[in-house]
Order: sequence, then structure tokens, then C-alpha cells
Amino acid sequence: MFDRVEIVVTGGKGGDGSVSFRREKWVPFGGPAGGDGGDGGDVIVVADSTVTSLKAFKQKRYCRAANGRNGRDKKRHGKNGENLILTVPVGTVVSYKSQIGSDTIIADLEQAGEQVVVAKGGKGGLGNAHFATSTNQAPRIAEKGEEGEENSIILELKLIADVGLIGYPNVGKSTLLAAVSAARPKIASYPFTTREPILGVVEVGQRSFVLAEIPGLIDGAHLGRGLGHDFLRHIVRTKMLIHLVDGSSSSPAEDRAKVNTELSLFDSALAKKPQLVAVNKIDLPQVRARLAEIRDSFAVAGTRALFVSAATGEGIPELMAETVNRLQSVPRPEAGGKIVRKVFHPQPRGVAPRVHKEGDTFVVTAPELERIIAGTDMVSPQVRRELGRHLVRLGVSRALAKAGVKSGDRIRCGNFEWEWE
Ligand SMILES: Nc1nc2c(ncn2[C@@H]2O[C@H](COP(=O)(O)OP(=O)(O)OP(=O)(O)O)[C@@H](O)[C@H]2O)c(=O)[nH]1
Ligand SMILES: [Mg+2]
Repeated sequence: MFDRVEIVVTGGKGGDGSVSFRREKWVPFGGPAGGDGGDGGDVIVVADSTVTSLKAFKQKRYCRAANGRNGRDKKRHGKNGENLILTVPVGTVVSYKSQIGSDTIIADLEQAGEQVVVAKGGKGGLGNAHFATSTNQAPRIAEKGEEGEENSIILELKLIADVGLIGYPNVGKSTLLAAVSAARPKIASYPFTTREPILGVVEVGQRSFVLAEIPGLIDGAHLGRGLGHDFLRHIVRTKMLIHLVDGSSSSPAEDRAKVNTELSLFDSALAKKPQLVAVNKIDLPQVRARLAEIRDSFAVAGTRALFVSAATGEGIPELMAETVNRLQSVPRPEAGGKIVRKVFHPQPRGVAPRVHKEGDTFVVTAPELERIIAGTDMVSPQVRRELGRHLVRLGVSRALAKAGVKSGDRIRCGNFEWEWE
């Protein structure tokens, strides 16, 4: 009962910081003026009530947000990359796909407008204007923009029932569901045969809707009796209800009133949901004999009851036609409450520098240093001196010392190799 797609989402890359110096007519030695790169855009999944399926992603498996623009001279900041918004139907569950072990659910987008960031864009690199100090007025160092996050995610559409099929146990809910859909719930002449909600798709002419049997509603269900309590919340999101009562019960109208009381005690909004009442089992002679009496007892309560037999199919087409009619005029209720924006970070960021040895070479893993190296022309001796200061600032020198580095050893970070002094 799930529609499911797997996609790869990538945040935009951050723009590179710029190395540049002020050049003005009356200023002989202009200061550093390299602007920062813009941030890469995020990939955001948003629930939208006008979207009805995940079909759009069958063709679009790779989704990438825009990159940030590079920083420019005169301290001009590069433009941020635009976020990429992926719209999905309300009721989509978003999970992070794990290569090892089980996937992690990161958001259940239950309301229109709810959203989750599934891949953060990379931060823009700092321009050289940021690296000026009292002792170094002309830094030639700038940061490269950070790569955006890349994640494999799974979008799953929870089928939300349009119509809830409710009523006391044993009234014939499963029999009705089996008669109108391809669902095959267990049917038996004792209560609580059905132990969890069962969904079926009902087709009526050109239209279709999802019908859910809500099991286990009994007196005290709102207090946790029976099974119904767990399932009452499923009813909240349906558009309307079919309330089935057993025609062979001593008082069908009273049965309905009692179940409705349970609904309103659980959530007053449930009691206001549109309801079609259907009296079942009219094939039984003792029920047929009382039809007028039962009709009147519902009329007294201000309700028009339909009469059906789930077993023989009598009255079922009329009940389904009426359901489709009513559905057209009911909007899906939006659950109240604030719209939440969730951010998901599977990978920790800003990790401490690490050092490991490959042969005689000490290899440094330090994202921030790698970005500086990648964004800077490392040839000039002046730049090399500056690099030394950043090694200290970022804790790389300490990590190397701990790893036992000596003067003359080879060090590598990113694509740059040098000798330790
Ligand atoms: N004569 C007659 N019996 C019916 C009819 N509908 C259901 N039954 C019988 O009523 C009993 C209960 O039917 P189910 O469909 O399992 O009822 P349910 O409401 O799903 O019950 P639970 O899931 O146990 O709460 C079974 O023995 C059915 O055969 C009907 O229209 N006429
Ligand atoms: Mg059942």
C-alpha cells in the first residue's frame, strides 16, 4: 500500500572565496579585497496538497540544488545558490537510506507545508579579506567552497484512507470491504477478527477512493479498551465515515450512538466528520421484518439510514455511489498545529583534524584545511608561511606532533604535499 521512490539529493556547492587586492588610484598598497563565495542551495522536501503522487520522481532520480557563486573583487560576496524544492504529496514519509543496516525515518510530512531539509548546501569559502591579521596585511589565502551534502533518500507515500469504515465488532465491516475492493480481510463470526486497519481501493465508475476498515471499536475505546484506541487517530485524517451497524442487534440506532460517543470522547472533531449510516445484514429474515422500525428509530435521531447486505450485495452499489457523491464535497481536513521545518544532518560536520600514515607520508584529513589548500595557489613562499599559521589555528600541527612527525617528513593534505619544517 505504499508508493515508493529512491532518489539521490545533493546540496549545491559553496562558491570559492576570492584572492584579490584593492587597486585604487590614490592607495598605493591596497588591502585584501577578495569577497566570500555564496552558500550552495539546500534540497528541501515540502508536502503540498496539490501534489497527488510521487510519479514526478520516476524520471528524476538525481536532484541537485544550485551552487553558490564565487566571491569577487572589491569584497563582493558571491550570490547564494537557490534552494531546490521538491514537492511531494501530504502523507509522504522521508527516510535516509543506509548502505548498511536499516533506513532511518527523518520526517513524516503529515500536513501541507511541512518540510524537511534532506541535503544541506556547502558553505561558501571565505575570501582573502578575512585572512588579514596585524602581521599579515596581504594574505594570499582564500577558502574553496564546501561541497554540498549528498544523501540517498526514500520517499514513501502512505496511503491515507479517504473513508473510514467504523462500527462495533462483528457487524460485517470486513465482509463489506471484501465486497467492494480487492482487499481480503479475514471474516469470522466472532468479534476482533480484524486486528489492524485494512485498506482497499474502491472503484465507482471513473472515480475511486480508499476505504479503511477501522477495527476494534467498543464502549470505552477512548480509554484504551478493545483495539480501537490505537486506530482512532487513523480516522482523524479521513474525509468521511461509513458507520456500519448490525441490523440483527437489539437496537441498531443505540449502537451507533454509543460508537459516536466514543469518537467524540477521543476527539470532538471526529464526531463532526460526515457520516453515512448503513444497516447491514438485511438478508436475514428477522432483520427484514424490522426494516420500518429500524428506519424510524434512526429518523428520530435525525439520521437517514441506508440498508445493505454485505453478504448478498444488496444496497451496496447505492451505498458506494452515495459515498462518492459525498466525498466530492468534503475537503481533506488539515490537522491543526504549527508547521514544522525539520533539518536532517546524517553526517557530523566540523570534525577535528585526523592524521594517518600511508607509507612514510603523513596524510592529514581536515576539511577546512583542504578547502584552504584547494582555494589557494600554494607555490609562493609567502603563501607557505601563511599556511603554517593555519596549521596551528586548525589544530593540524598538534595532531601531526601527536602522530610523531619529525622535520623532513612528507605531509599530504588534499592534493598538496610538502615537507615538514
Ligand atoms: N447474514 C449476513 N451475515 C453477515 C453479513 N455481513 C457479515 N456477516 C457475518 O457477520 C460476521 C462478522 O463479519 P465480519 O465481516 O468479520 O465483521 P467485522 O465487523 O469485520 O468484525 P471484526 O473484524 O471481528 O470486528 C461473519 O460471520 C459474517 O459472515 C450480511 O450482510 N449478512
Ligand atoms: Mg473485520
